[in-house]
Amino acid sequence: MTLSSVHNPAEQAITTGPISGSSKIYVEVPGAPGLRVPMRRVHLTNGEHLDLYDTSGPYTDTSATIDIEQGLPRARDSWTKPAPIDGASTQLAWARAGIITDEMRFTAARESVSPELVRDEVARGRAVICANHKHPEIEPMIIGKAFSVKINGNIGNSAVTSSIGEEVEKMVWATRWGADTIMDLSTGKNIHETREWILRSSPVPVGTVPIYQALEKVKGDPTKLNWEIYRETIIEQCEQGVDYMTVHAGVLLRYIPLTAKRVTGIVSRGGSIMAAWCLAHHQESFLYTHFRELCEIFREYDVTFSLGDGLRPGSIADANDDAQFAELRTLGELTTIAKSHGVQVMIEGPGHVPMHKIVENVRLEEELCEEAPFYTLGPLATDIAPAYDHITSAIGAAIIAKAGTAMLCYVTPKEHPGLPNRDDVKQGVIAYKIAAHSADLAKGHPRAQERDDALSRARFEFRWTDQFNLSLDPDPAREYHDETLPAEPAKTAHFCSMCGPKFCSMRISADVREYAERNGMNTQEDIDRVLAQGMAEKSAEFADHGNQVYLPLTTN
Ligand code: IRN
Ligand code: FE2
Repeated sequence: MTLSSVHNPAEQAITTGPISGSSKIYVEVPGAPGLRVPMRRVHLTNGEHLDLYDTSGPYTDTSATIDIEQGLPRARDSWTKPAPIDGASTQLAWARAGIITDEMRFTAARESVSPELVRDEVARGRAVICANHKHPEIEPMIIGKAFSVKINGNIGNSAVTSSIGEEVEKMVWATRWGADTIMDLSTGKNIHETREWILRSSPVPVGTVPIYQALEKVKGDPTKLNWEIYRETIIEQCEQGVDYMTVHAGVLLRYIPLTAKRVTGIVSRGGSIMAAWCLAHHQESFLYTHFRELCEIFREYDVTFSLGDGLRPGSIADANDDAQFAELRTLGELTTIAKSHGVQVMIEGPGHVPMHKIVENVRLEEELCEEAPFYTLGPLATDIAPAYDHITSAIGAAIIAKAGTAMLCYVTPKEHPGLPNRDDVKQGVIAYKIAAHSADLAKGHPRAQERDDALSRARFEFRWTDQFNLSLDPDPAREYHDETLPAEPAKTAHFCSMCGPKFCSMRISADVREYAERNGMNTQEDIDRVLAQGMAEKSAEFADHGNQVYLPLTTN
């Protein structure tokens, strides 16, 4: 819902305003004066409220003034920054030294866990906090299996190009519906400028794949790439404030032949660039041979590695093959090197994997990569539904998240057939929020079930408006309801459109419960007896109405 727009030179309306039925609140972080966690407060019609995790930044805060030209306030500039440890100014180095940083306090408060847990998980390398020192505008994000499952939304123009304003709007739009991080995958013209706009206005960490920009610098010819050009690109992006970067350093020369007999070969963009370079030069890639230098750059800014899966399977047939797992083993070696430099690491994973082969991916990743947070692209559980791959991949994403994956990279309906527009971005985010939240419930994340319980209560008590406002996407829920029962009183009516007013199962059980209470019946036995009686009455009533399942609506 576009409630208002703000001026920006790219002449693109940016979506602002609260999500239906809610307002922005800020909760003080214990032990850290001045630090506040933003949350979305849903106001319920029974006078209660529920505070929800919220990554949408000031865009959903009606009291905030946002000037896109200025960017968001640099809040983190005033947070305390401990001194470097052995040359590393990273959350990992500080956590290992037993220090609890403001970023740890903030993310702990946001997740409703203790700051010690955050510190310990970061110290073990089982979690990362993505927050470049040069990106003070963001609310830092913790990614790890002990915390709520995160989702990433990819945006970025490509040759057929959208404007800078459109990309900023996609970022705001993706975080509005729940993206925990976004990646700018821009190629083509104005890469630097597009990224600058996104970084300065994003409330969440921003990731990139720097090889894409390096390739632009050599006019699209991968064989012309070299370490110097890559290094210069990395520093440019570190300086701008990119929080994490995909580096396809595990694509080794000897693994490339392993992809020859695949149904879909190499499907990773970065992977195919590096494979082309390796074959052309017949050398090991410069990402691999210069990996330690890369670590030294990253640890100054606290940029997190997202070690790329350049050889991920691109089809069900290729899942879990030798090429994929050979690369994973190398990513494990690189993880150890990065961590020895104090640099934080995540590991990227597939792709396309049938359901019965999904869990093995997590198990192997944990074994080979010291349990570094796993960050997967879906995976798609089947290949047969282009245009519905937000669904095929959310199925795989839910399974892999339940097994321990820390972050899910969304897939939009346009993944295979085209480029996502605004609506596709929203479809992708919502599908992935469903997958991530389902996994949070199954994993027993401390606050996950609160929202389900609140919504279920609203559903049972026929508080329709509350049911909508508590949902991931209130507007279509309300619209679907109104299509069938448009009258305003229907929002408080004690029946739903499925069973109609006479035979609603929820209404019957509510009636029975009320009857039992009124008659002082408190034990389960009492209630069961009344329930049986109530059901018998309803059955008789059903017969009285001529055994008709559907009755015309009356206006009582
Ligand atoms: C995530 C897990 N595996 C791949 N991804 C994401 O896919 C990666 O972070 C990037 O956003 C996108 C495209 O990567 P490739 O095709 O260059 O590997
Ligand atoms: Fe694919």
